This record gives sequence, C-alpha cells and structure tokens, in this order.
Amino acid sequence: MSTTSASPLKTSVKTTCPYCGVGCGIIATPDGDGGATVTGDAEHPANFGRVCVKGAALGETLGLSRRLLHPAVRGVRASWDRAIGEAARGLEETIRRHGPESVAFYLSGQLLTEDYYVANKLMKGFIGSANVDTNSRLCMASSVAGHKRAFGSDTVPNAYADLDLADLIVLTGSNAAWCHPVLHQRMQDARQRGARIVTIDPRRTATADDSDLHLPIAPGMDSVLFAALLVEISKSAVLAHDYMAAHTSGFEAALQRAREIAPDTETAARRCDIPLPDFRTFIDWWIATPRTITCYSQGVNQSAQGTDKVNAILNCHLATGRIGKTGSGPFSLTGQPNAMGGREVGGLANQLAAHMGFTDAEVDRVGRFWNAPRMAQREGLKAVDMFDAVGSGRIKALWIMCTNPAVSLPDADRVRRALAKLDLLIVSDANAAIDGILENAHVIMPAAAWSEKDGTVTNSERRITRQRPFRAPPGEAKPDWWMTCEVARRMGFGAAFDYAGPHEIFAEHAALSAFENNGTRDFDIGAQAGLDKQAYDAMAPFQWPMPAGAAAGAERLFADGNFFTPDRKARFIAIDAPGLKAAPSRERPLLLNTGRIRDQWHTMARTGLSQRLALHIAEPFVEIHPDDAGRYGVTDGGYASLRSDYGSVILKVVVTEGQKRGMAFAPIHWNDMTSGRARVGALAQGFYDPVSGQPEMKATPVAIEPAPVNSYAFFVTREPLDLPAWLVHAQLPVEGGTATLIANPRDPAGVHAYLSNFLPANGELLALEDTQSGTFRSIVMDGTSIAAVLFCAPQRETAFFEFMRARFARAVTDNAERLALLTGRDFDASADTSPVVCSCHGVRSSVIAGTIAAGASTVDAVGEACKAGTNCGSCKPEIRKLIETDHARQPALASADAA
Ligand SMILES: Nc1nc2c(c(=O)[nH]1)N[C@H]1C(S)=C(S)[C@@H](COP(=O)(O)OP(=O)(O)OC[C@H]3O[C@@H](n4cnc5c(=O)[nH]c(N)nc54)[C@H](O)[C@@H]3O)O[C@H]1N2
Ligand SMILES: Nc1nc2c(c(=O)[nH]1)N[C@H]1C(S)=C(S)[C@@H](COP(=O)(O)OP(=O)(O)OC[C@H]3O[C@@H](n4cnc5c(=O)[nH]c(N)nc54)[C@H](O)[C@@H]3O)O[C@H]1N2
Ligand code: SF4
Ligand SMILES: [Mo]
Repeated sequence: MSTTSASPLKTSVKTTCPYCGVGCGIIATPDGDGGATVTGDAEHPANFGRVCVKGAALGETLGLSRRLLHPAVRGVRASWDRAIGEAARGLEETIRRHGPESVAFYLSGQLLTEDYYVANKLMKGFIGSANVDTNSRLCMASSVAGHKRAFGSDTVPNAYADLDLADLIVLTGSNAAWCHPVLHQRMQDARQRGARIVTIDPRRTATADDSDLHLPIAPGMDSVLFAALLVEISKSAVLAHDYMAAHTSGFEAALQRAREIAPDTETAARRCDIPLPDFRTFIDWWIATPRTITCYSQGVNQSAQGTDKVNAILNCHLATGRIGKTGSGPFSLTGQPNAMGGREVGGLANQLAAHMGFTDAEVDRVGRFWNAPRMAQREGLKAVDMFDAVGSGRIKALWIMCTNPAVSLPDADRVRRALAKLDLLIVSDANAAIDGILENAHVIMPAAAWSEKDGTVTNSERRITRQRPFRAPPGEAKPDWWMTCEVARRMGFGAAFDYAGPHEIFAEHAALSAFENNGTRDFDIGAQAGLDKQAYDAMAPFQWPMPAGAAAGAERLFADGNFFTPDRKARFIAIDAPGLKAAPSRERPLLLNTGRIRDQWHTMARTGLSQRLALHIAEPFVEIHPDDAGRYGVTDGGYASLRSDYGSVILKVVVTEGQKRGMAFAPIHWNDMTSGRARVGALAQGFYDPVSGQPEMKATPVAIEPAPVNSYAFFVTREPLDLPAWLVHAQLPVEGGTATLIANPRDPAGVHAYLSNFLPANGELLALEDTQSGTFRSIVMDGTSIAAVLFCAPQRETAFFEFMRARFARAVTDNAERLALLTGRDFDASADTSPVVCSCHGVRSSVIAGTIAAGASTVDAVGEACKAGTNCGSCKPEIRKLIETDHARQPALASADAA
C-alpha cells in the first residue's frame, strides 16, 4: 500500500531511495511545507528499515533553489508547447536531412523504468535507429556483457538473502562500505556470525579495513587472480564434474587459457603484486568454502578487460556449481538505483527491449508487439563512440536525459567541445545548476525529480520496487516519460505513445516481457501484464522473473542449470591475457584511479545540497602513497596539480599508506559547479573494453607536481558566489549559506583585495587587516545577522573556518560580540578540527578516539559514549578502524612503558 498513515497533511508514502543500487525502501513523511522526514522501511526486503547516511539526509535535499522550473528554447523561457514542438521539429528535420542514424538519445540509470521504456521505444521502434545509450555504459556494461557471454542472458543469479547465508564473501573492485553501505552492514552482520570477508582492491579502503583479508591487487590484474583460482579449482576436489557435464560447455579451453595466464601461483601472485601467503590464503578459503559469494563492482567493470574480468569470476563459480545456490554465487553490485531497470527495457545501444537483442527474429518480434513502423535493424553507437560521432558531426541531434556526460564521461573536455557542435541538443534535467551541458542546449526541459516522480526501479537483486511521489513537481516540471511521449506524439506517433500514466507503460513493458517468451528469456514479468492503476499503486516489491501465473518472483536462478543459451548450457569463457591500455611512463608515472566517497553522489546534484553530507569530506583531494609523495615533492595537506594526456586538475593532497605505490586516487564528484579545477573526468582516458564498450576509468597515466599556494581564504555568503572558476577550490553548503574555500598562489593581500569586490555592497563592513602577518578579515553585518565573512591568511585557518561555519546563521546581538568575531577573541584556537566521522551526529574523530582511550572497545560502546554510529551506521567502518588503530598502538605503548 502506498499510504501508511491516516493524517491527510502528513500522509507517509512508501518509496525507494534515489541513490544506489541497494534499492532501500524508505518511508517519506511530508511536513506539509514542501519538506519531508525520511526513515527506512522496516518491511522492505532490501534494507529492513536501515538507510545509510545519504538516505538519512534525503530530507535536507528537497530545497528548490537550484531547480529548473520552466522549459526554455535557445536560452529563452518558453511554453511546454513550444519546447516540445521545437524538439520534435528539430528531430524530424535532422532525420529528414541526414537519416535516423544522425540522431541519438543518451539516458541514465537514474531514470525510472517507465521513462526509459518509452525513450527506447521511440528511438528503436519509431525513429528507426538504435543510437540510444546510457551512463550504464560507464557503469554496468561489462557485467551485462559477461553475464550474456556466460549465461546467454543478463541475469544476476542470487539475492541479498544469500549474503546472510554465505560463509565467505569476496568483494573485488567494490568499496561497498562507502558505495553500498546498507549491504555492507548486512555483510558485517554475516561476519559477526562467523563468515569471512576478503576485499580485493589496490587501495586499502574502508571496505578493506572491515575485512579478514585484503589483497592490494595491481590495477587490472583481477583476471590473473581468478585464472589462478580456476587452475587450483581444477586440481581440487571441488571441481563440479556432474554440474559441468550437465549444464556447461567450454571448460577445457577456458582452463587452458587460465593456465597460460597463471602458470603457477607464484607467478600469478607476483603479477598481481599480492604477497604470496595472502594470495594462497584467498585461494584456500575460496576452494574450501561451498557457500561463497563473489561480489564485484567498478574495479572490475570499468576496465579495458572488464568483461574478461567478469567472466574470469563466473568461470570459477560455474566450475564449482556455486551459482544461484543458497549462500553462493557471483554477484554484480549495481551502481545506480535503476541500472537494472534500464537493462530490462533495453537501454543500451546493443540491446532491444525486454532483454532481447538484434537477431532478425527478435527485431521482428518487438516490431510486431509495438506495431512499429521503422524498427532499428542493428546495434547503435555505445557511449564513447556516440560522443565521438557527435564530435565528428555524424550525430547532429542529441537528447540527454538525467545524466551529465560533460562531467562523467572520460576525456570530458572533449565531450564539452563536441556538444557545442550539435545542430540540436535537448536536455531534460531537474537542475539549473549543472556543469557543462545547459549552456549548449537548444531545448531545456525541466524534469520532475525524486519525491515527485512516479514509477518503478529494479535493484541489484532483480527486485522491482515502486518509487512513489509525495509532493507535486515545482514550477512547470514534468516527468521524463511525459516529455518523450509528447515529442513522439508531435512527431506523428501519438497512438503508440498514448498512456494515461506510468502504470500503463509498466503494464505494456510487462506484457512485452512475456510476449512469445515461453521460458526462452530470463526477463519475464508476465504476472504484472494486466495490472491497472490501483494494482500498480499498491504493488509490493518483487523479484523477477515472475511469469504469468507465478504467485511470487524467483529468488535464485541457475542452481539446476537451465541457462538461456540455445542449448540451455552456460559457457566457460577463455579470457584474454590482461594488460593496461596505457602504461605509466616517465612523463606520466602514476596511474590515476577514480571513484567515490561515502557522503557524495556523482556530480553532487542532490547530495551537494546537504550540510550534513558536506561535513565528512569538504574538499576535492588526491590520495598518494608516502614514497610517491616524497618522490614527486608533494606534501600532506598541500596542493598538487595532476596532468594526463587529456586534461589537468588541482587537488588537495592526502598522503596515506593505504594507497598503492605507483597509483593515485581521486574522487569523481567535484566539477565546475562545486570547484574550479577539480573535475577529474577531464583526466580520465576513453579506452574501452572491446566487448562491452565500457571505458577504463580506474587507470589513467598521470603526472603529479606540487601546486604552490601562498594564501588561503574562506568566504561564507548567503547565496553561492559567482567567482571565476580558477579561484575556487571548493564550494559547500553551510547553515544559512554557502562556503567557498580558496587556495591561491598569490599573496593574501592581493587575494583579499580581489575577493573584497564580491562582498555584499549593502550592510556594515567590519574589517581587520594585519599586513605584517598577511591576515585580512572582513565581516559584513546586515542588522544583527551576518551577511558575509571573508577571511584570508598565509596559512590554512581550519579552526576559524569550523567556527564560522557553525556561527554564520546565528544572530550577533551586541558590539562586543561583533568585535569578538572579527578579532577571534571568543574563538578557541584549540577547538576540535579533526575530521567529522559521524555525519549524522557531527561527531569528530578526536571525540571518538577519546571514548576509545577511555575504554570503549567496541563500535557499540563508542556509540553509547558519544552517539557516533548510532543513526545510520555508515561510519561504523571508520569507527572500527579507529578502535583497531588504538589496539595496534597498545602493545607498543606497553613495551615503551616497560622500557
Ligand atoms: N557514496 C556513493 N555511493 C555510490 C555512488 C556514489 O556516487 N557515491 N555511486 C553509485 C554508483 S552509480 C556506482 S557504479 C557504485 C560504484 O561502487 P564501487 O564500484 O564500489 O565504487 P568505486 O569507488 O567506483 O570503485 C570501487 C573500487 O575499485 C577499486 N579498483 C580500482 N581498480 C581496480 C582493479 O583493477 N581491481 C580491483 N579489484 N579493484 C580496483 C578502487 O580502488 C575502488 O575502491 O557506487 C554507487 N554508490
Ligand atoms: N572518472 C570516472 N568517471 C566516472 C565514473 C568513475 O568511477 N570514474 N563512474 C561512472 C559511473 S559508474 C556513473 S553511474 C556515472 C554517473 O554520472 P552522471 O550520471 O553524469 O551523474 P549524476 O550526477 O548522477 O547525473 C544525474 C543528472 O540527472 C539530473 N536529474 C536528477 N533527477 C532527475 C530526473 O528525475 N530526471 C532528469 N531528467 N534529470 C534528473 C541531475 O540534476 C544530474 O544532472 O559516472 C561515470 N563516470
Ligand atoms: S544504501 Fe544508502 S544510498 Fe543505497 S539505497 Fe540504501 S539508503 Fe540509499
Ligand atoms: Mo554507476
């Protein structure tokens, strides 16, 4: 049921979190004022009431200040009628002059299934091109390709419940502690009852810290590791002869290739740069544990051999028959909330709807079902090639929906240049403050966002859940499916796009999944084909497949074989020898790995609105090993410029032993909206996996050198400042305003003089200058409230910033207090500026360390002492690490005492 409370004003709605592929069910209770409180849905099988810090902070992201509210055509506000008309006419004109292959759609795993379905239908059935691709190409394409090669279908065989039942959980290329936090907590519960966790990652991540074994693998070498495992499996008693004979083919060839890649364990361990004993322990544990789950994510997918990495893993599970069984199987952890739904509707350029492809029979079948006049006959362009085609002028009209390729595609500066060449760029987005695409858009369509949209999403375990609205879209914003259908109607395809609402689209999608299926295709939700609005609104979460007549969805597949290849047997794949597309060189000695941090989501379009989420990590950074820091002359807390063959950035340096030598890591979140020079997508190389087309975004050769900084400033204002990009290091929300952090090579006097131009003109200026020490402070008062604070000094004044960050929104009542603010008289320079670990309760690491020193020796005890970790639990891995670090120090201290 969609409603759980009776109050008309504050009716609670059951919906799904808009962030990661865990797909947590949440309950949103509107406050009647546009806002809402958000809690976990205790009845949802993905999370049983838990949410992570991003989910917990959703209520703080509902502000409308950055939203797109009205359609626009060539920079001028326009009616919907005009915007739809311009889009339809532009597409038609382009198709008429240059053919259907000259237009393309670029979609997103954050669209709802219904949005996705109609966009695909329009392009592949009615425009007649398959140039529809999605940001899932950057995300899940290698998993899709690996699944299809092995299983004949894009199927995730297991369910989350198997994590509860596993005895060994392997995480490779996954930082689940930060990227799938609620699943990570579930894995830690399994660990509590005795399961082991192994993390394979070049970096020592929060996930690695929470493991029984960490293998710091050399980048790209996963297939060597799993080839070595296959060779050892073949020599062991767990080789599943009967299962293999009945349900698989191709083992000998795959084994032969694995032997070439990993002739012996020693050689393999050396290639992987993993200590031999640890390498052996991993293989021993894996072979000895029937209930083993191997989870993988972007460290596997985003690789020049991503598909081979996936198949190297699947080979091991097939060889042991450990697939789709209670507590055992391979498990692709999907990134976006609807990465799976996008695959189900055929969102990728090499798929057709409902898990079909481009064989003649399938094209014919889908064409008949849609009654489509102009079916695409062959695969379209995959993301990287699609944007190359935009750059070369082959694609002349593009519709971007719900994703930002100017930030997230590799070689992103090139993408920006390409977008400027389009005859027609249509952008549907929820926000006005997005970096790099709106300025080139000819038609802008304001989209309804999470909290307003209505439809379904599918999570990593094939579970379809409703995303329900709990407030009206602001301004003239409209759902994405509506825009597509209106454009289709204007192009003359009205009859095929005449839906009364998302329920009718879903019902059609379900019917197509069952159409001439008869058990030949994995994706079948025929049981939902006849559903009406009432049933759709009441739909409870379920796992596919759920064919007509089934009372419930299937939890697991393939335990008894029955794959979706023509002979119903799975295929072992003989993988290629791995190697990086571009190796480090003298000019580019480090490999840049890119990924995510705990409290931000992609381009920060939503998470960037939350003050709580800005507490954990406020600035863009690069992590580097101490040896490399020494070699390249960069220091912890300083700044460095990084350069690849494609672009450059300036980032704050974090020196850590957790980083592998020869590598650097930078997060992907900051862009020209939130920083001046920290958009790492500009550095990433566009080389892609030959099978999946997914780019290798975890290993770009770069050079690093110190970036001189002579002045540090922070500028807190009520409205975000429009400063020149090169000046800004980071912009973040604080209570009552926005803080801008600046680090600049010029001297403080010059920087301060320049920045003073941006102080509010109205109000009373309080100023303090000490030219000798280079300290400049300005505060602008607006009556008793602070309108702006600008502090500039030759060193970083973190304590002052933390003080002002908390102080900004509070009234200043008397003169003494105003003076105290400026001179810092009331301000405690010894105030705690250690990093915030628990964002929910704002607890800093020094406070947690204090409770540990005072005797708290478990995460629960720390929580009891200072509340850290007691809300969403996303910070538990970091608390555990602080406890372990403390324990590790104990013996040393004891012996020091004894000496
Ligand atoms: N907080 C947060 N959570 C998110 C997201 C977010 O933006 N923020 N985004 C969501 C999305 S769309 C996605 S796709 C997922 C991604 O989830 P993850 O894949 O877990 O996240 P990443 O940080 O991209 O990369 C995972 C790890 O791969 C490692 N790695 C790099 N190269 C290799 C290699 O060659 N081998 C191995 N074994 N490991 C390697 C990296 O060091 C990194 O720690 O997260 C989802 N969840
Ligand atoms: N170097 C490097 N690059 C990467 C990655 C990496 O690890 N390293 N990871 C890749 C991966 S896995 C992913 S998934 C991508 C993610 O990259 P993107 O998809 O580009 O990032 P988002 O910030 O999620 O973009 C979502 C956009 O949709 C808008 N939006 C939100 N809701 C709606 C809606 O309902 N309708 C519409 N129309 N718009 C909406 C938001 O305002 C925002 O502009 O980045 C990829 N790029
Ligand atoms: S783990 Fe966090 S981000 Fe992912 S779905 Fe659950 S609450 Fe949302
Ligand atoms: Mo992703």
